[in-house]
Amino acid sequence: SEQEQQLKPSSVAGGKNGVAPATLNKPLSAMLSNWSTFSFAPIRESTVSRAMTRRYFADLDAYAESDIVIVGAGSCGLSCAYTLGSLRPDLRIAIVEAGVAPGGGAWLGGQLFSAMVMRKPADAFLEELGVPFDDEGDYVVVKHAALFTSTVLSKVLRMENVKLFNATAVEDLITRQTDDAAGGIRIAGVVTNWTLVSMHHDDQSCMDPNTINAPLVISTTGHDGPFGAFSVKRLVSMKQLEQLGGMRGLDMQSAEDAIVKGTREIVPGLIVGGMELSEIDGANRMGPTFGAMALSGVKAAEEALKVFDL
Ligand code: AHZ
Repeated sequence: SEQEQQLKPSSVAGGKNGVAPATLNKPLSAMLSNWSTFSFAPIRESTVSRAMTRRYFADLDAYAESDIVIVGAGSCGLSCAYTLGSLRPDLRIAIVEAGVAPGGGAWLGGQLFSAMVMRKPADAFLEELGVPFDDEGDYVVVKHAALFTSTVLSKVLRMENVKLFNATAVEDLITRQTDDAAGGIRIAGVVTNWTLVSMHHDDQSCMDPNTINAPLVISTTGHDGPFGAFSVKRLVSMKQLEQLGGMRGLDMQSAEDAIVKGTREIVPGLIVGGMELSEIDGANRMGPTFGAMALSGVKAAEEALKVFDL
């Protein structure tokens, strides 16, 4: 009978501690205990290749002209993408992430501990995402940082107007001269390459990059490090910033307000958020508390919509 088909995992069959047993959907239930007749639908290898490459090249084609490029898919970049993508499903948003795995430093709370702390009022962002947390008064705790990161990531990746290009590094910024006499520039997109290629410019030749044009770039590449603070360091070498303030030591109390409030357009066409901003402003780091990353992402999205004058 249909009911018999809906087999339950044996550990919970019959209910454990009076809890009603969970069920899987009908097609999956039908597979249980039927493995002897099991077989996948047929496939040819080239079909798999084409299924991937056709979509990727269509995306490269479509997103070569984007409305917004977000550089870095850490906690700030993803929070920004979620906010922008939710508010403006009409905008084409490319996220370029150097790592194979998006998420930056937000897969763990601090050191190698699992839980993620956010100070209030950043719990509003968790409520928005539907991420459960323990309310500890002035702060909240998500039981595993990966729960926050995987949730925001899954919501962003479902958005029709957002494409994540991971394993892809931003190697440079596209610039245009502005009309002002001081020789100012505006940022007009990003220069990209496969990250593995970017890492081999010293020992291989002729590996020119690719480009994405966009009237607005939001850089959230984290504080200085092998990959971090990319755009702001480039602003210095392009002489658009005299020098960086340099991230200061840890002061949890003051650092988070400074990062959220300071999230802004630094040169025309380039908004900087998250810990990358600490390198411009000489702001303190906050250590293992992530509320400022989420809300800096939200503010970066709001600043972006102002730039779009919408
Ligand atoms: O791989 C980087 C990471 O995923 C990516 N990235 C950096 N340079 C890039 C480039 N092209 C493309 N040139 C690039 N991607 O940017 C992401 C940055 O994520 P993150 O988690 O390092 O930064 P965040 O500002 O989102 O979060 C910072 C979290 C920190 S650091 C900190 C402290 O040191 O005290 N405290 C917190 C909460």
